[in-house]
Amino acid sequence: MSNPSISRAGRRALIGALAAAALATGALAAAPAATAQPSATPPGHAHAEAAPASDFIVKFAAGASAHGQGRAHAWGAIAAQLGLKPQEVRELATGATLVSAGRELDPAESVAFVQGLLASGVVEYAEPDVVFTADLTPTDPRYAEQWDLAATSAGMSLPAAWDRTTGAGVKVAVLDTGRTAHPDLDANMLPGYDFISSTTRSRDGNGRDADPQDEGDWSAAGECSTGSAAKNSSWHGTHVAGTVGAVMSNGAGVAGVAAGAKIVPVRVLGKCGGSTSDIADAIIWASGGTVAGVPANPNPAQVINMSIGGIGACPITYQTAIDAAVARGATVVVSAGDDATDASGQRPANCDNVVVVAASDKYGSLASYSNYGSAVTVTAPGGGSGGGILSTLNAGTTVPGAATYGTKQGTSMAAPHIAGLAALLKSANPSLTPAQIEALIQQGAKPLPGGCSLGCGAGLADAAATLALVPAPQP
Ligand SMILES: [Ca+2]
Ligand SMILES: [Ca+2]
Ligand SMILES: [Ca+2]
Repeated sequence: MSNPSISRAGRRALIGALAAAALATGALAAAPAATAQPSATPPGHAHAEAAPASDFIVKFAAGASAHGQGRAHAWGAIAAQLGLKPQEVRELATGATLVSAGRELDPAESVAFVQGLLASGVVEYAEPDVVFTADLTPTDPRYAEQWDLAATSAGMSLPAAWDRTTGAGVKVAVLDTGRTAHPDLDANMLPGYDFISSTTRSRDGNGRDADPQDEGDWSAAGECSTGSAAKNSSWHGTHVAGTVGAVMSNGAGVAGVAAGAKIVPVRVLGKCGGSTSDIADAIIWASGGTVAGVPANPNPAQVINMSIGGIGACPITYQTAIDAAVARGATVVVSAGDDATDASGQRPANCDNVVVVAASDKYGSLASYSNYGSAVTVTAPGGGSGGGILSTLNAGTTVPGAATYGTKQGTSMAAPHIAGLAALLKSANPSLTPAQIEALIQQGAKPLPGGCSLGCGAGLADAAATLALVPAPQP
């Protein structure tokens, strides 16, 4: 059975569009009766839905079987034209008949077949026997708190997109503070790598190594810069990874945007941050490139998330690494920054070849802290007024403690929503290039319900609308 599943919402939209087209052209009205039939027969009508189908539901006109070639006359002409040998399968409780076309018809053939049936004059209505499925709704106990994923004006409308794919076959590299053990993440985690060269930053007693465990990024007052405040460990990488790919419907916690994808945790941020040189090497390695002294990445990523930022121009080293990753087919998603200013002053948001993500709040407005402006590609939920983004976390204040959940807000939280959406697109059609993925995300976006005068890119990302733009791969 190769029929794609079609959500109720998607089907309604499609029917609505086709009905409008039919009204405009009159193409779907039944042709005048060419054979004798009762004059009381109601005018034919159809959902000439452009869906692939092998079976069709056909309501023959009363008395159709009593005349001449009878019911087979209904498909004689169009069956010959399309090279079909239709057969009646069974009567339905509605009084209509299920008719097999004998093979799967593509969407255009499907419409032609229905129109041909109507043109016969012995059919009241006909429509493809399309497949329905329920929108995939995760059963995770805290999914109800994930307003950012819901099909609401401020949410990204993931459930209908998940009908199509949850990201299977795609790997997303999360360049961040590393990973912590978590029952809602472990099953989706690939080995990854630790790119922190400085033993001061790394806290694991050495430079680069194969274990991207997050050792904690806490710092004492004044330790990171003059006057810097003391801070507890953020477990930023654990939170970002959960938004991309927390395990769905496992009876625990939350669901990720692309729970069917796998995450490659790449540790680049430690105590007081990370260096350009380490981050650039990590970008190259994550996308499958060669880094001296580091074993080849057995899991090259098709999407790279960098919820990372700083003030200043895009370093040449960054741009070179990003260009190389994109050339290898990786979509590079970055946060716009949290300074409530134009993102053009924030790196890597001001680099070329990146998808730059601003943050919206629970009211669908640009979040108060979010950067904005012409550098922004698209906006995604990042939390703020009304509530934060719930994801996986760790309870440790310094070193890793127990796995837990919690909310954070920031463009760092918005970016992984788009990295996840890019993974869904890549899963739906693996031949999509980074440029096509960026264009589709923009094309599918909707205006921010709260408005945005400062520059939110193409608008608020809408996963359902974006996935609907993706043609299935050609066989
Ligand atoms: Ca190390
Ligand atoms: Ca390590
Ligand atoms: Ca879960």
